[in-house]
Amino acid sequence: MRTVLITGASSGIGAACALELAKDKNYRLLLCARRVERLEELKSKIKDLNPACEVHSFKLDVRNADEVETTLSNLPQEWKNIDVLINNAGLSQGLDPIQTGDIGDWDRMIDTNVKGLLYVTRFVVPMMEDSKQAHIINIGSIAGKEVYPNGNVYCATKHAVDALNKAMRIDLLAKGIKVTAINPGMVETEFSEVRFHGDSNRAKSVYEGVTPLSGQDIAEIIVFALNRPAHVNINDLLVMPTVQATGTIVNRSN
Ligand code: NDP
Ligand code: 8X3
Repeated sequence: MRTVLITGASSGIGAACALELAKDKNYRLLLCARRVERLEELKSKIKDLNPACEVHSFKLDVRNADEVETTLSNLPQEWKNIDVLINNAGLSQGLDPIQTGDIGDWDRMIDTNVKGLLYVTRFVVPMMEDSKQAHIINIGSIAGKEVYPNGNVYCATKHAVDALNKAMRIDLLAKGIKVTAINPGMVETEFSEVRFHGDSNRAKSVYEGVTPLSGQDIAEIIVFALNRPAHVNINDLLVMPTVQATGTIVNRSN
């Protein structure tokens, strides 16, 4: 039985991972995010799907290092040993050129996508000490592999995730902890709604005329990566919808 901690489990890819892992009797789930009411809804969906799946959820803002340390160290005793960390919490805010970008947007992206991922990893790795199947999955992005117009700071944060993914693999090698980056292209979640500060029409237009990836598409790939034999690690995977060639070249004509 492996205990999995998913950050940003209240929506999108994180919630889909929770639902996908709940189907597998080998996993028990630690779910966190800021919106605890969403986590409660997710827990009841998991209960319907698999009543035997053990779930513990809690509020966590990954941007606050003290909160991350205190909350993780105060987990109930039976949840203190973690086997799998899915570093998923993240967001994009705005899509503006550098010279007019909003500094608050920049801070939220850097604080969440880079510093938050670091804080959680810093405090979870010691909780993996007793695991024989430790694995960290970092959710990067196509934006960590290339830079597109006005993507500046979001792309920089995901390039940082790409670097940290490689760095973790080096630093954690001797501990036998697997480290995998899953880098999606366009996935239809609340991502665009958050990027465009709640402008749902603009958010919907991102997915118009295409079949994007779903959270479940990514979750299935993550479960596949987690279920490889002990000697096999998927280092880095770029997953795109068939209609997407690069961050911005998308075929909307079919
Ligand atoms: P969603 O907006 O649907 O989900 C984002 C999740 O992150 C939410 O559960 C949110 O929870 C959580 N989150 C955001 N800020 C914080 C915070 N400060 N502390 C804790 N949790 C936080 O988007 P996605 O599911 O699409 O995004 C998940 C990851 O996938 C992100 O890292 C994103 O960059 C990445 N990604 C997304 C792609 C896409 O096209 N959708 C493509 C490539 C990568 P809450 O608000 O409740 O705290
Ligand atoms: C999210 C996908 O293409 O908007 O990481 O950067 S993209």
